[in-house]
Amino acid sequence: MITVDRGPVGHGRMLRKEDRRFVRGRGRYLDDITLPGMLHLAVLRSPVAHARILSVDTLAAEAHPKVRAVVTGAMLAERGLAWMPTLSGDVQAVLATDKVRFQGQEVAFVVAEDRYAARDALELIDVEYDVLEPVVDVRRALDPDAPLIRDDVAGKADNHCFDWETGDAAQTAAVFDRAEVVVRQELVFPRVHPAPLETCGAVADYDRVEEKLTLWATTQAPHAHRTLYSMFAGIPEHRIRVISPDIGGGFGNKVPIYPGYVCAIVGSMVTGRPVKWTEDRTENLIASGFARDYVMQGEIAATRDGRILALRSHVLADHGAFNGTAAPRKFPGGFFGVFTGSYDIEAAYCSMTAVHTNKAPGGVAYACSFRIAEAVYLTERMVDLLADELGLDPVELRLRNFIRSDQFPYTSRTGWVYDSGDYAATMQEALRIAGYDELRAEQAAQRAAGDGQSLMGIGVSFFTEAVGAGPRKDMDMLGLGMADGCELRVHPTGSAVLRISVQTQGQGHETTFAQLVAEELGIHPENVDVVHGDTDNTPYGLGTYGSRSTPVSGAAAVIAARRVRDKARLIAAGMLEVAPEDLEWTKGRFDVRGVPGSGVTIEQIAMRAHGAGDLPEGVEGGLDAQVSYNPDNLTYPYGAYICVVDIDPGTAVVKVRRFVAVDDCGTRINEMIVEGQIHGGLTDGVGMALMEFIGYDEDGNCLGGSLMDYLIPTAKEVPDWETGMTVTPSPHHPIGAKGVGESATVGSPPAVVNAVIDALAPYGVRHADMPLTPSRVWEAMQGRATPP
Ligand code: MCN
Ligand code: CUN
Repeated sequence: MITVDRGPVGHGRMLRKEDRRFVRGRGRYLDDITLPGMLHLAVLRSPVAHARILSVDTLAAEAHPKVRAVVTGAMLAERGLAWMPTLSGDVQAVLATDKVRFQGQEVAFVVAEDRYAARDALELIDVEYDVLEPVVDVRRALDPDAPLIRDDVAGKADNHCFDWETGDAAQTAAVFDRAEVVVRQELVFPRVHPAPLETCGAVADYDRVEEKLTLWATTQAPHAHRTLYSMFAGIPEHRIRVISPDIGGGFGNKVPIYPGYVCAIVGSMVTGRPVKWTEDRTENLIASGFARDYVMQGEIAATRDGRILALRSHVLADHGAFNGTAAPRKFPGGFFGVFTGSYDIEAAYCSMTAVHTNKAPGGVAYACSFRIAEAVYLTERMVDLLADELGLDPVELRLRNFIRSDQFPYTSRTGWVYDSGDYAATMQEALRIAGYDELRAEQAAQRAAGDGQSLMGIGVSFFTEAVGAGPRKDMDMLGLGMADGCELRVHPTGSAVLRISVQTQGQGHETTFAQLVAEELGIHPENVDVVHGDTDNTPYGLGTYGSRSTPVSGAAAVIAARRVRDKARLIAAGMLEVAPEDLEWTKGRFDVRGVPGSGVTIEQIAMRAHGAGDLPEGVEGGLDAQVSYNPDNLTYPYGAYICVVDIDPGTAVVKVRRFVAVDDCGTRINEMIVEGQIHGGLTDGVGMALMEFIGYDEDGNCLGGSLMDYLIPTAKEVPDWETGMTVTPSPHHPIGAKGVGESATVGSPPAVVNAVIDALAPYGVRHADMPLTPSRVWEAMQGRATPP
């Protein structure tokens, strides 16, 4: 007999509801959308990194029989649409008018009857460029003689983007002055790319009669996009409907508004027909939101006996040609300010200088937790370097300096209030699973034997993230507060629909949000439909990124369900003719206190809420609730990671033998989905540590423009993940859940790098920058650093 596991009624391991359509090929991604009369749009992109546009000749393209429109920057400029605001309050060219500022920048677009004709017609557009010297090296961007990139900004004389600092400079300097031990290291977190399986795209359908725009777009934040389109293009907001269909991975790549979306809208307005734009892989890699690209000067101060006193860093941040970073307005450096990590230290200070270069814009992407990936890498490398300097085991050094469980809530030296944690317990669990002492013994034996066959390395990292942006008093996007909404309706027969403002890209919200409601109401998750990604049919909210869905919208869903339950209690009291206080809730029903089975089920209550007959005094019909949740604080998930690598000294190839990840994200809604998130993130981390890299040559040509050049890990490059968990609930989240979607991506790169450096200790190697490709590792073994 075949039994179907319908999963638990509430939290727990449950197969993903959305996978029924995904595994049968019935997902509906952007490129699956086809509308009657739909045209296709292709974007002409700059072949060079920096050039003045002398002329754009579109006559031949316009003459192509299948072409319906050709649009240039100059045409957009006439309508005031050539430049659009970025999520950081900068501007970005929709189509270049004056200059191109990075290779792959949008210069013109063609709308044609089919995709091939549109592409063909691009070749008929003749652009004359006056090529300028590009700024490629971030360290030279502020040189007095560096070419000026942003001459579009009145009065701008250099490539400076912004300065930002956090912590106490003077106090930190004082601690460094008296410290017994100071270790310094420059660390580069190279430019990488989220490279989602599905590239970005849009289908725009502007109805000239209704004057209404419907935009299907690969966006992680449909409501925020709607508001920005309205503000930028002047279309009344109620006449814009943004729909996110199924999304094949976002990883932050689908947070920004890209010129392509705007071009599709303009294309539809100009032609009066629906217009589809889909990027190809190269367009996605070279022109859409990148990640990282930080050059960090790390400094750590400590006592001889291993007490960490202070951390200090200066960051040189490459933001590319336009500051297109998506970060709350008060946080231009993202949440890098949590770089004090998991340690109770006396002082900390960070200064950041961001610059423009002739590279694609972006910055906050690739499961970074708003730049905490960079911060964790800095801290966890510096702690390892300190351990090496002190001759201490890296685990021992961490254990001596962790914030203790009795110190929570803990205010860090840079002002972040960590909600809860028991770091030592999580570290111990990772050590237990890994068999840390045995691993060290094996390594010692290998080194003693000195057979030179293999170099074993053990790397540890411990991270704390701040996720769930955020309290609206501190956090907004272009003035929009970072609250999130949710609306729950229980139907007469007791099934329900939950409408949420966040937008899954593969995280499984259709399952976990149904489970949240199920847990609170006792309605089976199969009977809770989750609707998202349609601004006409979901409440307002700022979308999914920064692992904020569970901390913010998840909380909203729980509160909505609890409001429904409170109302159900009143209705049940009327049905049973008892006082509401005399009722007792067990999942799915109210019974008279002390008399199990005496009461009514949530289904019966739902029918009564909608049915004939009187409801108790003051109770309206229906069983609905709506919530906009403004979190009190962020949530602070954390984890202990241990990586074991073996390096072939002949080829310098790094093999990840084992990886142990113990995560604490508070209460887990669906352990299986959480593990899936962690598996994916660990794979990301191995990718960044060992192979992923968006490089540029000296002319500014992107060297990572295909998956032949931009290497991403496959099942072959990663081990069977060994996951464990501890559960330390968040005190302010209604079910104690913390976000987890980015944890493993954030926490794993330093574990892998620490393992590689540990393996290379016999060669006297103290540090080497990612990606630790065979050539880099080889150079490090020869005592040389490879330039990026
Ligand atoms: N979850 C849970 N229990 C918890 C925490 C989370 O069961 N204590 C579940 C959630 O219900 C949700 C999933 O785990 O189904 C991730 O939840 P959360 O941590 O709230 O993160 P978000 O849903 O906000 O997802 C965003 C996060 C980010 S920012 C990036 S980047 C990233 C990531 O998720 N992009 C992803 N994971 C991804 N996974 C896939 N498949 N595709 C992406 O593009
Ligand atoms: Cu930084 S990538 Mo996720 O926040 O969408």
